[in-house]
Amino acid sequence: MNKHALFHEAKSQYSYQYNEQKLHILFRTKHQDAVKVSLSYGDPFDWKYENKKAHWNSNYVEMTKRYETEMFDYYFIEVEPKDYRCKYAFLIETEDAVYFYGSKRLEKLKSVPTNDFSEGSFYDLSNYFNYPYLNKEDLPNTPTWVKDTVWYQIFMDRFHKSGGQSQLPWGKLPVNNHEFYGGNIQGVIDKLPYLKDLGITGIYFTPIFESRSAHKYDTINYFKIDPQFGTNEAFGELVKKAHQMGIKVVLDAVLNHCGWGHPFFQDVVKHGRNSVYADCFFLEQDPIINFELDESGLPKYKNDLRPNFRTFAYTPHMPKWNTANPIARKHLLDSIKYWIEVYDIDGWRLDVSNEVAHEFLREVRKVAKEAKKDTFIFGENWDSSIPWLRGDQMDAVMNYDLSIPMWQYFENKISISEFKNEIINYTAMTPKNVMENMFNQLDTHDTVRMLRRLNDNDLRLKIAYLFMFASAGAPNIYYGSEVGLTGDHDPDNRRCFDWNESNWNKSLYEFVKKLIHLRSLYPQFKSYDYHFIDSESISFIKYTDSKPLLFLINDSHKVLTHKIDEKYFGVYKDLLSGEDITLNHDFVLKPYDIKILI
Ligand code: ARE
Repeated sequence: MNKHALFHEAKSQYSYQYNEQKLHILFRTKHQDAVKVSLSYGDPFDWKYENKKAHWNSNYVEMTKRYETEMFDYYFIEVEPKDYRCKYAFLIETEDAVYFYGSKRLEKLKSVPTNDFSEGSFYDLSNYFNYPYLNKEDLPNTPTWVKDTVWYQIFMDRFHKSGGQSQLPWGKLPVNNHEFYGGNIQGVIDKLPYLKDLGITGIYFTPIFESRSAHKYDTINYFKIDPQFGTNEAFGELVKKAHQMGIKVVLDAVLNHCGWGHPFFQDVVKHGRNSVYADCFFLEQDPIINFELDESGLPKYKNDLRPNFRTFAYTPHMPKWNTANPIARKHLLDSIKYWIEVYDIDGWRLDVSNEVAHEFLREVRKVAKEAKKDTFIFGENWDSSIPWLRGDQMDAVMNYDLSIPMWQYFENKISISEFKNEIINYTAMTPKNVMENMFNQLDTHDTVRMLRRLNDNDLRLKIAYLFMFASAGAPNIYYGSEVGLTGDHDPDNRRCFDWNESNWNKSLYEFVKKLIHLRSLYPQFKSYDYHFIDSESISFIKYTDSKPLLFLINDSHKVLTHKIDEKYFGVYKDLLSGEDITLNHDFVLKPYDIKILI
């Protein structure tokens, strides 16, 4: 019977609390199948009695077809249950039938019921979905500053060196993760004016605590800045100066594992299962240390040899924490608290968050938000992250759900229609009070630089930046990408920032800077839904309370003849160039042309 691909699930991305009063409800049908979907909803305790008959006070309202993909249509409605409780079910009218879709059964009806539901199964509330109560404590309550942030991700060792020594000449191309170029805290402090001028309002540092590697994901001391970068006090200075410039500071919390050199693990290396820290890790068969050690006491990494203790990936350098162990737990939670309370940081990015126990992530959130209420917590999930984003663990994630379709489309791996499909599906399936806080990125320290993905075609990169900046969520610039820094996979994607401006791609820099500025002026940039205009390009319109902002983008090398609704004809201002543009039936865009019109 479900040839109509009807679907709904309560307490999911199909039905979630949007704010203290409102519930967002989504219903899925097969594409272009239904002609009307309506919601029957009401308070489960709200009955009235007439002529000795019980009548349930339910409303019956039409839903809006908000998203269409090749396979599905998604109908949406925002309801405000008067007493915070809500039972609901769906009426689906297709060409030839009427269905009642409840939580237990799908029923085919003879006709559309009258509005008073005077007969039939509409009283069988057991076949209604239930949103038992809208409790404000269950909301993510993500700090309001997050959705307006423009992020800048810094890999400290390669950003800027001020004073200090370094083994290698600045600018030499990295060939592994054990090369140190001297980027440091003072270097970042010196460049805060650069970041301020660019329009950055939040910095995310990859790990900077004492560790052996250049990437610092192999933490030895969770309470100490690595001396190669500076001191804890210097970091405190950096945070203070950043805050004075209206720039937030977020650190990278490596809670899934530590480094081989961490004293707790070193005690296990020495004392084996007799170590007081043995249960802080997952020791498996003996001998626990089944690797030869090199002259500096580090395990000699062999691809085919699996560690006899649990690790991140299969690297023996990163023993996995047993976060159920009270000693490990306290150690990590104290660190989360320490950097907020003592150095006033504004948030944490949680490394490998998808492998950390949900139970522990809830504890991390509690400790962080108790230390400072408007702390931002986002994770690193490369796949769909809804189970972590229900308000009890993380506020958002590094949004690879948006990055991956962008990469694939701009790399010409998927067609325009596939791209639109994925973007619309992502938009439909992401709760809006989560989507607006997502950490959006074209590239990071774990990925190929976007410019390199595009074979160093900076025109196409500009379009990709425009698409990201015109998306709901907070855009991130991975250090140096704004001036044309390129690079292949890790470690090549971690090159030194070239501060010689004559080597910069100035046009790209000015374009990114302008996008940052425009995004702060036009709320349409942050609105959720893309209204794609035609089949040939990724041109789209974004609305905020019905004011349209037109993004005309031609990246397919074709002359674009726009047949768009009458209402968009006339003279417009191109927000990028400032020139006046007349839109008419045969409006033409040059290849790679971008117009943001209002
Ligand atoms: C080193 C080498 C790499 C090699 C890796 C193998 O440099 O070339 O592939 O070892 O283990 C840190 C360093 C890396 C280092 C790594 C291990 O930054 O340079 O890699 O430690 O020593 C998956 C995880 C994701 C993880 C990435 C790297 O899901 O959580 O792999 N990202 C975080 C950090 C990293 C960090 C670590 C974890 C470890 O952001 O910087 O690496 O603390 C697909 C999969 C993803 C996968 C992704 C990337 O999309 O779906 O699950 O991410 O590819 O590989």
